[in-house]
Amino acid sequence: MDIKNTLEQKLGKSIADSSKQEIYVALLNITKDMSEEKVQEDTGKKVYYISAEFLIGKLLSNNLINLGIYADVKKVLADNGISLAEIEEIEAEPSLGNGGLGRLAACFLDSIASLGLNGSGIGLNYHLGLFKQVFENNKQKETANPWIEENTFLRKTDVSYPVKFKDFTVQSRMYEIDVTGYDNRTNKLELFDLDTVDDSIVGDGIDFDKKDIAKNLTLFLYPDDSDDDGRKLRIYQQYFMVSNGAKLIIDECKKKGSNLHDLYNYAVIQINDTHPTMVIPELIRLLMEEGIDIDEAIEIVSKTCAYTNHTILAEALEKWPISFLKEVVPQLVPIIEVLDDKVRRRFDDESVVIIDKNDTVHMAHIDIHYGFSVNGVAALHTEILEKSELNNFYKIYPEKFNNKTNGITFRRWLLHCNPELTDQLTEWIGDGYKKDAEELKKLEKYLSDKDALDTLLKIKTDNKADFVDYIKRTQNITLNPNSIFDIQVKRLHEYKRQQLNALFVIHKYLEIKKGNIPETPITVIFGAKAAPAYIIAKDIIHLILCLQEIINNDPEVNKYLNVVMVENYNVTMAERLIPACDISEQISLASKEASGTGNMKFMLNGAITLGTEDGANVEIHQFVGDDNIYIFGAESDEVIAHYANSDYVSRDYYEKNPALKEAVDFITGDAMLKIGDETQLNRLKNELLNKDWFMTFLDFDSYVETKEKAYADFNDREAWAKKMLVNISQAGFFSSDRTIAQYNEDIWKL
Ligand code: CRA
Repeated sequence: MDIKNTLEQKLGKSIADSSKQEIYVALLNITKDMSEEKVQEDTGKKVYYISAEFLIGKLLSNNLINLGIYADVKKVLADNGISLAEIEEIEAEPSLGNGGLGRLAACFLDSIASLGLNGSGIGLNYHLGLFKQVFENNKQKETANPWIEENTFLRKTDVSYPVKFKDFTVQSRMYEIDVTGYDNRTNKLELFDLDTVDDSIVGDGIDFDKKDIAKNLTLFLYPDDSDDDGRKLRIYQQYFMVSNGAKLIIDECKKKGSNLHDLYNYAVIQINDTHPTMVIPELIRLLMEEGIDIDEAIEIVSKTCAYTNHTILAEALEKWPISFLKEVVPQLVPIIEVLDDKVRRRFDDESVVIIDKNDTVHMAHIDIHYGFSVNGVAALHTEILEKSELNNFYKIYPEKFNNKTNGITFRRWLLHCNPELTDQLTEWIGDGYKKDAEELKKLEKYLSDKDALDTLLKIKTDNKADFVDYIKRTQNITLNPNSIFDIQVKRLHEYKRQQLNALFVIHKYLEIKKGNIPETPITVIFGAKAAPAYIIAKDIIHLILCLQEIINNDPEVNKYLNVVMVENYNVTMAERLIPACDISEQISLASKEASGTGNMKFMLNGAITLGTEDGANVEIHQFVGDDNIYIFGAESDEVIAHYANSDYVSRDYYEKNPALKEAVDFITGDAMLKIGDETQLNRLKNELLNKDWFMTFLDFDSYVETKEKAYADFNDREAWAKKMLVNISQAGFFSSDRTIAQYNEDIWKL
């Protein structure tokens, strides 16, 4: 294909005469045409990955890579003095997800298509992505984040269904986005929407009338659910998603010749956490409408649906009062009652019922009883599900439980975000690793090659310089490119323990004040959004931003230590930060991070993990060995025992540990109170002293010690480069191609 010709044909003029916006639109349309050509006929069994979130990120470059024209396009543009990076910046990021769960769904779609499997994503077309974060007075402020423009990858289809709620019926509209695999077929992401949604009801921030469903249904990703109206809106959204999805699935299967009694030979539905759980009763209801009796309908659906659990945090395990369901979707209630009744007849155990004695519906319990597979997302997570969290279910259905350790697509998280490293790896080991990630192991032969190790360090230095330029240009933040980049980016949550990292920063600041100067300067970088109603998470952001102001303006310290929280952390920012990272912070309280996927992205890009034995860190540790990862802190058994015995008292650690006490007291010391919000800082300190539910103080000493060891080791550049290369060479297992191949082999059987 002659890219220059094709592009100029689309433009209707020469590249030189075109604006960047015009070039962007032309490239978008070229990739749309090319993707469309790779759509294959829907035959045989198909997987439907149904999810409330698909954090797809920008699509242009991803599609250019997968269609195999990225390098050519880049060159043609460069010949005309245009950088592809500038064109990429024109695209708005679809932030249709919160964090790991949504990004995982996006990686999975890429891998499903790249492995040539027949599959669609099913979700919602939120008009506004996750809020845009701005900082004001060292606090997070949320503003609306529209992404749908005149020119997007979104295509309106003529698929439309009536969806009935208790008091009214709405008519849906399906939109779709092409998901074109790496050198393979094109699948679809189907996003349902409502024509009556009115974007103008959102004011300056993110507030809106939660009761006007026709106008707000798909307006927002996860509306604030801190009140009942917000919770009900969530049920409206979830039912809208699954009812449309179920109808689409039935239609597609009928078209392929299914008589619905054999639905499971044509479709398998992967339920991504509990948000889509209502697809089970809804499908049963629809099959009954088609004349199938309830017992058979339940059996058919149970053979069609599989469930993935992504968390053991109680707050995230969805439970709805039955009164809410009666108010929103009364048609599902009798079916859910039958599902509960069948469980109660079989098992005399209140912990496995569907509707508990408080009339609360446990969504995960529906999935486990009425799905054929239950999987966790990392080895440790699945083990905890089996042995403790879901043990009562595991005893009933051991055959349903299985592990599928998460993965990431190397197309976005290596080929696209780190082209310099990609080219170098290709020079060393050929490009087989792009399709078979296990081939990265071939890098082992360079472990003692001094030139190769130097090259690796140079690539890291270049990527850091690129990030320094980028963040200066976009956020006017000045970074020292010669410092250690120590990075923690992920959603803000107490279990992820950004507060532990912040306490370290305070400690380090005080050490430098006392004259203990680090050998290499350090830059601690944070990026995180806090859920708008999550008070302590916002207090932690406030703490970090105040520290940033104090430390970066202190002339005694700022030569050696800087703290930066980047604004509006999202997929695009991650793609810039990850290749520039030296130390990857994965410091959740052991047992709490189901898997993590950022940990895999950093590893693949040659950062060394500083982490607890949690989630997929455990598996990363096994692959790279003790010398190439920094592990600290209590292990999950100890943590689980503390919870069971209720014997963790944070104040005891504070009283006994002068360094910790000094750091904690700093939170409400004079320097902080001078610039910070007294209420927020006091609340945070009290939370840590009197509760510290995620045991920050428990791991403080071990964190400080291990982090100092990593900083010291960083100075032996060659030894460090070797650690980097070990990490890259061992990253193959964490390709989402491997994860998806396992889903298919064990669960979907396409
Ligand atoms: N927050 C887990 O906490 C995991 C992802 C994807 C999460 C992460 O450890 O990597 O899922 N869980 O499996 C979740 O969203 C509702 O639960 C996450 O993204």
